[in-house]
Amino acid sequence: MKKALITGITGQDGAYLAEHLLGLGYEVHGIKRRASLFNTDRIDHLYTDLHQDAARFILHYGDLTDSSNIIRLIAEIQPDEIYNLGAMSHVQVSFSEPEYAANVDAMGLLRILEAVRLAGLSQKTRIYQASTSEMYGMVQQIPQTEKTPFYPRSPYGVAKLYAYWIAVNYREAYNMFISNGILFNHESPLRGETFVTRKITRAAAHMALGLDKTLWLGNLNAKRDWGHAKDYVKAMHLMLQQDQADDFVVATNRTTTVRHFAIMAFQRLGVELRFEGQNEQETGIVVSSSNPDFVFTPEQIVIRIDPKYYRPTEVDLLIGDYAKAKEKLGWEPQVSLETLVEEMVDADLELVKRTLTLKNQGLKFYIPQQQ
Ligand code: NAP
Ligand code: F7E
Repeated sequence: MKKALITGITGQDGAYLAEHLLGLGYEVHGIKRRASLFNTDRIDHLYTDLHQDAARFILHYGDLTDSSNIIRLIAEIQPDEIYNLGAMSHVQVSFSEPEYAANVDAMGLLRILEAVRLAGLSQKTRIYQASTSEMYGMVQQIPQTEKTPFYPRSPYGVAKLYAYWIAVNYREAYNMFISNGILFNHESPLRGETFVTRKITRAAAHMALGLDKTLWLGNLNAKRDWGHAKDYVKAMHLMLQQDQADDFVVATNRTTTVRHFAIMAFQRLGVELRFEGQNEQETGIVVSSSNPDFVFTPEQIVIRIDPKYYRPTEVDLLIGDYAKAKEKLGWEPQVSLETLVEEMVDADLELVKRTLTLKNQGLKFYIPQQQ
């Protein structure tokens, strides 16, 4: 039985990857951070009682900023594969916490690589590094491939670029099996609530049932190549099954504006939107609403701009060419953007309905503010 160690197992990708690897028969170890509240919502369904002999899903406390913890865990677990997904992954937050972003997203991988070497595992353990399309930043080529020069535009992107290159350097210097997956944006119902897609689907669902009135967004013109996380974790695994370590773009080769994503999300709720105005005065307005169960009214303004969501430097356009992944890994995206949007809106609607049921039963509930 192969053993995998996943950092960032409590995140969106960690949850999908853990499920995928368990399905393939792996023993899956995950590193979770200590938090004052439970932070394992996304993986609770995978948990089995450790007192059972056959438990194949094992969580360990840890943190990518703590070298001694990483060294001890890797030496104890002796994993066949490590998936380094742990990161301070929010681009805008990285402008507020640049040093922390560098510590986790750049130095975190270095700590793992040194821990693998110290444990004498450099020829045994294969390593996946969660690299990102944010490294392309101010894009030098359209679409972006593995050969496109990088030009990061945020402390997050810069930190990830260090990790990318230290992965390449250790591969060449020590002949270690380390692959970079250059993944473009991927989303799902498990996406963190402060990333733009989930923020939109969640707010639209709240508005449909009368729990919110306005969605405040930043740059509607930004274009992203959005795929489904469930598809993308399969590419991560495939990268570590190859004869040689290498770097791969994982994307859909289709790009869409934030504005159009919002139009698609509201469409799923039977609402036709139009946009009026320029820059900070732009608004998203209901033209018509066809579902009598929802409380939208014509001419209702559902989207407004708050410049606090603008970034000091923005990534305007991302679109990835995944031809190499297709040729060498046999990987292709399966879920279309339309299906992804529908899945996310439907899941958020279900969540809101559950919240309302709790409220109707007199149980305390709260709606976290938009961030
Ligand atoms: P996510 O949902 O934000 O999950 C990040 C994970 O990292 C969480 O489990 C988080 O733990 C953990 N983490 C944060 N700081 C840590 C620390 N100091 N030590 C250990 N773990 C820490 O991100 P995701 O969307 O699943 O993305 C997974 C990885 O792929 C990240 O490295 C991200 O940068 C990269 N990536 C993501 C995308 C995308 O579109 N999703 C695209 C390209 C690359 P808590 O749950 O405790 O916060
Ligand atoms: O922003 C614009 C924002 O925060 C997408 C991470 O997983 O993917 C993700 O990073 C776009 C940006 O994702 C709001 O300015 C407008 O242009 O959803 P996001 P991201 O920055 O692309 C990459 C590949 C990663 O590696 C990262 O880890 O949407 N936008 N209005 C907004 N963004 C947010 N968050 N909130 C807004 O209100």
